[in-house]
Amino acid sequence: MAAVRALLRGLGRATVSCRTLMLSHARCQPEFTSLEEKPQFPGASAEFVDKLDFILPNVISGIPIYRVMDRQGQIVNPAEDPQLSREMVLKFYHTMTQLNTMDRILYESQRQGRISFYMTNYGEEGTHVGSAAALNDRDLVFGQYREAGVLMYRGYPLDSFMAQCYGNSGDPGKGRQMPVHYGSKDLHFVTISSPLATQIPQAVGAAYAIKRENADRVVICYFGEGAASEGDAHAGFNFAATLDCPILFFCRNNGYAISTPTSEQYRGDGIAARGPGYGLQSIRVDGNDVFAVYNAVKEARRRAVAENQPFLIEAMTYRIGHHSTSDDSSAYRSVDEVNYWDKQDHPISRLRHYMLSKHWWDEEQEKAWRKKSRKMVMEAFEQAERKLKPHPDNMFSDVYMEMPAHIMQQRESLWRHLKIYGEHYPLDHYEK
Ligand SMILES: Cc1ncc(C[n+]2csc(CCOP(=O)(O)OP(=O)(O)O)c2C)c(N)n1
Ligand SMILES: [Mg+2]
Repeated sequence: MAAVRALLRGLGRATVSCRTLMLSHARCQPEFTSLEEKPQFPGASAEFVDKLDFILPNVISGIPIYRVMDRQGQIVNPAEDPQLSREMVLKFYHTMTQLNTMDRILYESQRQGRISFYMTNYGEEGTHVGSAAALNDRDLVFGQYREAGVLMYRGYPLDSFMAQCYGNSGDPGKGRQMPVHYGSKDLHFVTISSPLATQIPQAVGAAYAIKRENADRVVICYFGEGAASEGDAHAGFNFAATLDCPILFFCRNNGYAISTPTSEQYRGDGIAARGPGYGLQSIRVDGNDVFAVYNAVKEARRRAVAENQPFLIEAMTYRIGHHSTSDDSSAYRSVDEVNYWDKQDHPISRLRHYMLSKHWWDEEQEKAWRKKSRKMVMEAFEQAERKLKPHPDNMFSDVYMEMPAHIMQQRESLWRHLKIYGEHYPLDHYEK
């Protein structure tokens, strides 16, 4: 840089081409032509005007919502039909409904005090499955916490979902995380962490590394519209744009950040409207239309890899369930509102209508599948209940390579305590 500065000083304010300076930046400043009566500010690429006008905040307003099928499952424009095979559509449907069944059982399990916490994915199944199906298996996923369907589509077994929620000996996280904080190295799904939006700059860093490796991969980063209000979202978007990272920012706009509705979260046109401000190619899609999500992610993925470009996809959907088991959404929204999405515009029933109209599915198959799917979930659930909890010593390991003295002392004091008062603890449920 010092050499470049010296060269610039020597050349004064004359025209200097990027090639002369051999700058390594992907994009360099336009040619400096001081003779013209044009703005020369390095940070702008616009013309002068002589009329005072403020830009209205909603100058980019009403970004349209891309969809492929209507609420009755009919393809709106045949040219946009992804023409997926029956087998693939059935996989979509099986995953979406299996997720729904798993949610019901784990939600009930929490209500009965069997697990400590849970978050359902009701109503957002289309965003998970449509996006997961459009990716390659090795594409790296950073999730927020409400994307279990992505992991399920990739083949994460029911037993593993259950083991994590139960924090039993089958949980790779050894019971140290709250339920729904899944992760899988084999399936390229980075472990969930609760502090909102931290995954966004991390995902951008991973995408930058992938770009440097020149691998045929992208990163997809999921987040809620609420998390998009965090500073980390800004940092992530800007780094991704300026470093030309192959990343797909996938925003699930489900209408709420716990009890705060979108009408109180932002004054612009949702999250997609922010994209152009950062230099991100952006699209808004109907998240309850699994084919629209699939098409948008497929095309964004193709271009992200080919051009090393970041994309922003805002999937409009609705959180039908409570935020989590710690929330009661009847305190801040009406039953009618929830019922509308549950009964009139549900991603699962839209896909089912599509399958029925193709004669790929009927009532009998539906009944048989529901029964089978429930049985599979119940079996995994019963197995998880029977498994022991990880050995208590796991509380003290894995943070330091060598256990420091103060942690050893804590471990010893736990065992001294248990020697005297062990009968008051359910030690039988733990590995010995
Ligand atoms: C940094 C931080 N602040 C606050 C919270 C508490 N919190 C957990 S989820 C949530 C709402 C997030 O809403 P959104 O991003 O829209 O995701 P959704 O739950 O709707 O899927 C909040 C405020 C948190 N986990 N981390
Ligand atoms: Mg939300």
